[in-house]
Amino acid sequence: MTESMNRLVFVSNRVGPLGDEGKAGGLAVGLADALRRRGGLWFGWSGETSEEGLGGELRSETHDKTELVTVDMTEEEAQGFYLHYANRTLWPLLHYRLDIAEFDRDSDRTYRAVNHRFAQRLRPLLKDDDLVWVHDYHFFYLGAELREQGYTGRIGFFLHIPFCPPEILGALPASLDLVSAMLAYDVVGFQTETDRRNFVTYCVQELEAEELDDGLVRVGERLTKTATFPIGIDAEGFAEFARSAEAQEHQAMVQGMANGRAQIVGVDRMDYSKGIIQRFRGFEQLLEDYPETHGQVRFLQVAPVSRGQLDAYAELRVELEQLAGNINGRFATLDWAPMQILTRGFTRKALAGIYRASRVCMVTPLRDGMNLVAKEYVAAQDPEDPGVLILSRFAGAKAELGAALIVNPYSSDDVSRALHYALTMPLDERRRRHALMAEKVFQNTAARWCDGFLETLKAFDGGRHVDNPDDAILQKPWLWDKALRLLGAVRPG
Ligand code: ADQ
Repeated sequence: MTESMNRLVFVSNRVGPLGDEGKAGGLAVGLADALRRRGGLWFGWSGETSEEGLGGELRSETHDKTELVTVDMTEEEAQGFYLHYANRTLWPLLHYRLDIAEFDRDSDRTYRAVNHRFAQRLRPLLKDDDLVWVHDYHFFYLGAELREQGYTGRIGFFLHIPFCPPEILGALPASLDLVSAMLAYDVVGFQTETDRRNFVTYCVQELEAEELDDGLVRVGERLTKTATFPIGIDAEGFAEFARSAEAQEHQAMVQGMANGRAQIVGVDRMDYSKGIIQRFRGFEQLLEDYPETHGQVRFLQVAPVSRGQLDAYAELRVELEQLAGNINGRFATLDWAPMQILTRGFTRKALAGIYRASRVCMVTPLRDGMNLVAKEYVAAQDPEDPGVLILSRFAGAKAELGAALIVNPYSSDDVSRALHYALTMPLDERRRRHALMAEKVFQNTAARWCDGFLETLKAFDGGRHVDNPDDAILQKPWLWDKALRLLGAVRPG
């Protein structure tokens, strides 16, 4: 089969932008690039709510060989699916935060219903030889729903966020259904081997799956391929951004504000998984433990507000602002304030300039699927005089960027020591570490991630093979729950 015979179909919660508007993050860049090269369809939520919701009109925009198709949700669908189940249940749970994950039956139902309706709207648009690639924790059930609706073409799934261990996932009342549904996909991709292993272990322990070679998992006669595909960035493009006039302007502004002091930066969506509070404490510890840094460093945290409708996020913002205020109150002098928070977004070029102006970048999530900020920081540096990356051992990026200063983000001692080490690191060590990281960042790009996944999906033909139609239920573990409920029986295991 030649490449041109398989149309690409991407499904993600939000679609686009397709053009290089200088605003898109890694995911959008990777997918848009593949669509520009090969053409295809990108399907998702419009981000709008309307009375008709998912039953309403499909909106379509065509750019060259690519079609963007979106649909609204009702207010109730958006609340239950997006705000509640995706962001209050799945996001914290998969980031190992069982303590703040909320479980309730209504949003679980809405989440499944939305997956069902998305499949209904997408199904008529699909051709048998499409390569359908579904993204992220919003759509765990979508593949199984498409199968239910008779789609037999290839469907792959990629999880951008971590997959927690079975001991944590098991707390989700619907965990068995959710993982069973994932087995309807032909290929299930993860950011890291840890995530993949957690998934396979759950399948083995809870679904009596058999683990075969090459990442294959068998349940009954059903085969699913699991693999890791660490996401990357358009590194060349980002390095170019860092040399643009807009970047240089921002670089000069940041350097002007720093006024000869060493600039430390953190850039994150304001999210509790990013460990920003712990990072502030680590910085405070630096000021306590190393008084010689007073007046010599400046910490800028860029944290645009995200998911502001959720209490946990609103509380985080208040806590961060208070903590920064306390640190400034404690250490500032007439001519020096140690830290600053900006809660606005920047263009990619501006961001590249901010990274380049910073001697140290702190990427210290408590748990992160990958973390593209770490890769962007590396790509934006001047290789002759690069800055130092401090990276959490709990970020997926650690698997590739082991040459960063690796820290335990929960330990303010560890963070403070790493900061001090970074601030005093000699140029040749900075260059050496940067070169090792740059090699990975410029090699494992967004385009490579995308092509790697699609090649694996295209090459895999094992998942839809049926030897004995009588065993159909065994080949469709995602139907077990339904079947067993009909029989009034308990779930397997
Ligand atoms: P996110 O949790 O959003 O992504 P991350 O990978 O760091 O986390 O990507 C954030 C993106 O937003 C970066 O491209 C960054 O430049 C951008 N950004 C952050 N602050 C910004 C600002 N102030 N202005 C402009 N842009 C800003 C999820 C997972 C990650 C995974 C990605 C991709 O949680 O682990 O790496 O998907 O798979």
